[in-house]
Amino acid sequence: MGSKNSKTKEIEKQIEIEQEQEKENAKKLKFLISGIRGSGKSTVFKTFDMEYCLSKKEENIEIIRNLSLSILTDFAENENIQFKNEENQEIYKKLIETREINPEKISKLWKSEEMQSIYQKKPDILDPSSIYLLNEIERIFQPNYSPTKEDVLRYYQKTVGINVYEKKIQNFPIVIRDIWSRGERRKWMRYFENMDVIIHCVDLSCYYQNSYADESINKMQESIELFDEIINYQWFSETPFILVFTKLDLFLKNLEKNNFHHYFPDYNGKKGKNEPNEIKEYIEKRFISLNQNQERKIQIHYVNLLEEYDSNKLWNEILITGIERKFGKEASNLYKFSIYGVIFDLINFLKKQELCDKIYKTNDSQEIGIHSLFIEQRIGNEQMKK
Ligand SMILES: Nc1nc2c(ncn2[C@@H]2O[C@H](COP(=O)(O)OP(=O)(O)OP(=O)(O)O)[C@@H](O)[C@H]2O)c(=O)[nH]1
Ligand SMILES: [Mg+2]
Repeated sequence: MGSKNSKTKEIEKQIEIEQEQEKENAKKLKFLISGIRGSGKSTVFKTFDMEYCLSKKEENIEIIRNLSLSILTDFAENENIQFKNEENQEIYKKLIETREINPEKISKLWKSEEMQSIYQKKPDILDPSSIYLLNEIERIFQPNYSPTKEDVLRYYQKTVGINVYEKKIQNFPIVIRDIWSRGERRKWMRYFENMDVIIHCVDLSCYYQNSYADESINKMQESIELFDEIINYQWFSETPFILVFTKLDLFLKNLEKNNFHHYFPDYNGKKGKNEPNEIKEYIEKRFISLNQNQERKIQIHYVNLLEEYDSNKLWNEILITGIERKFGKEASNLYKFSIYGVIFDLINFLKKQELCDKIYKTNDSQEIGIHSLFIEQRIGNEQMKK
């Protein structure tokens, strides 16, 4: 209880500071990422961070190592594992007592008969992110370890309160807030009324799981309720919403094992009980029907955030929507960074790279967007090489 109150106080304090900076903030393009626990909010940010080369992957080494170790030791402890093999028991003991870490030896623990047989019997005991880290644990603890993109996107570290990311991209100030709170949401959500776009994440694959916070609630139902609350707050009545259904890859896998109709009995697919497109349509309708402002369109995206193509396309749309909201249609048509003159650098660069034709031949602004994102990253990389 005490920690809940102190978290709320922390959030309130952060909001107060931000309000003081409001004048300055008015010039910035502001995005809010919302959604229930584990819905992919921080991963959406990570994809942005990677696309624009904002932080170094090496910054994640400690987090990834600590997470991997605690997943391994918590698993052994919770399942009360006694390793039959003496060497394994010794490795485990040393790991717990002295944190002595040897990559090959740690990996042996995970591959041990005891751990593997428990995992085979109860595969849902570990989430996909934990399994990924355990399978990679030997590489993760090598002295020259450098995290891959996949390592960074896959690890799961719960966000507490609000994560604020403030970045400048080509002189273009952007603020992204990634929030989660069950607590006094209503009390402080109104401070976000000046957001340019709200990106709401929904884990599409969670339809058969129960909420972390309340075991009696289905996670998809929890997501629907949160969306209902957020989209209909009076402070956001004019704010563009982008509804992002994440974990499309896991959704397709889960459908093979978990019948959707069983969890949502009012769903009756014409083409079959587990037809992915019909289910997506059903879920989409459940969300969209909650929007009480019919004038406002909600953009929908289905993504596998581990796929670069999906996340590029998503951010492209988010930026276009944000720019249109803040600077008008003309600006968004000119496409994001062109309004700051960077388009000329792009054109010169493209001419050099003989990529210009590709850009001018297409009339589809979305396609241009995807290319531009790609090209901008290339420019960044080129400049870094110099
Ligand atoms: N396979 C797959 N995994 C995903 C996808 N999107 C997110 N994840 C994983 O889902 C887990 C949770 O993602 P996060 O972005 O940390 O979730 P969050 O909404 O920030 O969670 P909280 O901070 O606890 O509220 C991570 O392990 C991600 O790698 C996806 O599209 N496909
Ligand atoms: Mg998070």
